[in-house]
Amino acid sequence: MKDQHMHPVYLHDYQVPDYLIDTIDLEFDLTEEYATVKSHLVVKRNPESTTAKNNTLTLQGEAIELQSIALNGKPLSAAHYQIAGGLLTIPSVPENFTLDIQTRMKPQENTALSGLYKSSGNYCTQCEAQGFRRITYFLDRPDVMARYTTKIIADEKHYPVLLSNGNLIQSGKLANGRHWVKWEDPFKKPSYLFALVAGNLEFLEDEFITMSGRRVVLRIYVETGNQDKAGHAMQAVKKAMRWDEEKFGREYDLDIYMIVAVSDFNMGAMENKGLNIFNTKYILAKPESATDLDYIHIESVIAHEYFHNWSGNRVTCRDWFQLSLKEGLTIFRDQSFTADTTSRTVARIADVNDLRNSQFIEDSGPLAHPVRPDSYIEINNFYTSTIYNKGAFRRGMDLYFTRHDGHAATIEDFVAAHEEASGIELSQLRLWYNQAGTPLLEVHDHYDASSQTYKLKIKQVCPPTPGQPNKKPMHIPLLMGLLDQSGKEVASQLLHVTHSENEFVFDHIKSKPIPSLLRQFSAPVKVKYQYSDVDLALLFQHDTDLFNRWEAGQKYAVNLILRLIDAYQHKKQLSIPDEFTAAFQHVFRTMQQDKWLLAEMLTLPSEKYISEQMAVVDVDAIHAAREFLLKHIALRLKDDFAKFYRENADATYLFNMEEVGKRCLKNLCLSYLMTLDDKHIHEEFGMRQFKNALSNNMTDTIAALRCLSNVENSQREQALSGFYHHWKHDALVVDKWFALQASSKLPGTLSHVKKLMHHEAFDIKNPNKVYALIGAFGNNPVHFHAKSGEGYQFLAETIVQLNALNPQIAARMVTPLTQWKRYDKDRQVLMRNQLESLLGNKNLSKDVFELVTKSL
Ligand code: B3K
Ligand code: ZN
Repeated sequence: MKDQHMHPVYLHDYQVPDYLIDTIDLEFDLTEEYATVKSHLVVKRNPESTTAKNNTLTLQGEAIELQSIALNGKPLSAAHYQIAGGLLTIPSVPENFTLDIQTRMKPQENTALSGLYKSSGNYCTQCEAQGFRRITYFLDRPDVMARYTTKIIADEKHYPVLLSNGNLIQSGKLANGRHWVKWEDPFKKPSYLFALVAGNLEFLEDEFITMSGRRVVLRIYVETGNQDKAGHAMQAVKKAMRWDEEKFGREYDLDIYMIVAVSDFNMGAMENKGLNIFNTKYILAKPESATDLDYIHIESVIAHEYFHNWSGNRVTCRDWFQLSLKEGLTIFRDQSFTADTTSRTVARIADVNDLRNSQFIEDSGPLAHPVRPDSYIEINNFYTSTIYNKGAFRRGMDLYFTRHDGHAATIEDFVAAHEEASGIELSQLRLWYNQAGTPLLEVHDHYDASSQTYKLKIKQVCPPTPGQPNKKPMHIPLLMGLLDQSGKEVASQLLHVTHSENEFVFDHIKSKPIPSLLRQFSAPVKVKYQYSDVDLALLFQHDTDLFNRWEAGQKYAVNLILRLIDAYQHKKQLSIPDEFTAAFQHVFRTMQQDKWLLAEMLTLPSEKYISEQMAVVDVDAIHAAREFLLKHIALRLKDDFAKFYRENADATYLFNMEEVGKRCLKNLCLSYLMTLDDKHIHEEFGMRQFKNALSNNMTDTIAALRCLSNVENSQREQALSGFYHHWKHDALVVDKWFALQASSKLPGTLSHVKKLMHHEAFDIKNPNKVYALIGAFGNNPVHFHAKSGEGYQFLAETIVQLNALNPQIAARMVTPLTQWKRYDKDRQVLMRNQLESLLGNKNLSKDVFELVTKSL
């Protein structure tokens, strides 16, 4: 573990690059044995560098074989340079010079899926954050921006399609059935945005006319046979392009925009200039094989990658500490897009659920870090919820885009542009970038009937996080309203909470009001206020802010579940007040005009979210209490649910927001009904829906199968195997099948998951399969946290296997173990043991090393 690679990189060590690269001409010669890469660089000393005077050029390179190198055309012998620790050092270089470097590698053996690799026989690349150095030696850092040309030579029969960034400028044929193409990207870019694809692919083509009247060719490339599943993605591209023009005035800048869908990909997608590479999961969709949620996610990921063309590519990051500059900002942009194009409140609820179920947890644990971190060991570990989702809380942009176009900027530049544009000094706002931890607002109120005044006292505290014991008060925008006892709104306002202790007074308030706090989730904070059940029931049924209506229902349910947990732990009888189910029923009967939102309103908070409300997480009690409440609601509202279900059961699939809402509510009714121990219901509702939908509607199929997979009876097996046999040709559908089984509540889930690791369809080298089976199991509260510790052991053993194949994916799987402090003493010991055993691994990647050491 004494390897220098395990050392952190610090923001305060940032220095401008000693050398700059104006142009890079690449030539890839792809054969079945090797990929050979020739790179011609035009290099100059950086006039802004104070250290370049040493005349030493240092380039990064990793897992590649250097075959030759020439400076100004003259070959350099081994005595003229040094290779050590992933660096190529050339002393005594002139002020301006060219370098010709030839490297080679074996993409077919690259299981890390970083750099140049093969997926389903096709070549593709992933260069962010530091994959370009696995292709050639380079100044692989985002503030070195160069103009690229890329020549690709390959066998024409196997690789008819040869793509790279920019515009195609030349192509030709060679002897032996080989052919070549040359691409030119007119825009300067950092190396992380480089991309290459070579393969046997089909494409779907369309066009987009930009706001200034330019024609852009749109192409989505997919593996043969999948062309008919790219239509939804194509519509999404056009929708995103139009939206960015209308909302942000941002126009696309090349003549062609290409997307390639590949089956082996470490994350969702990548915004390479003009040539996005996507996980098939976020491109391919047809009603029979993709769910409503898949359809919506496809639109938002497409929008996200497209929006990066401005927030990320045209204006990029100076260094990786500024990652949120492009990621947080682009999430903000794609969230606004989704809110505009789907349902504003449902989209907000989904974003807040995401934030709370991952970012809040991250921010209160050992891996908490600010939106702009101060150090990292492995940058790939910092593509976190904090960088993406917490970093998404910001507004306003024009000056920033114009001023920094074509440059590598910092978060400081971003804030400065906002300050200038608004004329407001934003020093307190900057704290959001530097301080980790989720601020807590403790709210107390007082009503004075004689003066008709209402007072809110708000204290803000931000808990200590690693390396940051004390926090300064932040500027927290708190949108709020007041409701009177009949549910009528009597005030609504945006409060600025800027001090540790704050006081706000409202005049002319005729009776004691109920506060509706943090409407729209106006800041990423927690709020503590002693609501009574009566207050919450009122807000749940009457708040004018729809987000807070949902939020009140969640709080109401959480409070009740916490009481049930307490009863469960003390072996007392569990009981549920009638007011609760009455409120549920009232909402169900009165909110039918927005079925999608209604479905959210009636969805109980997740076990994960409930865990966050407990000092010591008791997974079994949480599960028991929540299941008890589900069943109770199902019993009480059985007739309402069944009636709605029957009326909406057999609609043909159409993807539009109205139908999505109906399906969502219908399937929520189904999921309640299926909790009842009633064979007739299981057969007449669950099994029937499953069979009817299997070949034409994946939303309904999965909804039914999820229910069936949690019911112990013969239909379960029948449905699961029927599903597999029907869909085994479709990898993305099989992923759903793995995930469902790994998430099952039934006993025996772990041994079943272990068996599935040997299933013909499982492939540990494919990230989607790992996320589906291992990732889902790590998120299965009851079975992952089984008292025996077997769940922990299984995860750790799998991480060891993954570590040798694909460190980035291995690191992603560590997350559930990092939360060990949140559990009881016995589980703490068991989880720690597994973390420690990981450290004992000789070949631990720095990805896994960093997360494990930080969480111990
Ligand atoms: N920028 C990429 C993420 C790269 C992750 C590298 N480990 C996708 C995105 O956020 O758009
Ligand atoms: Zn992004």
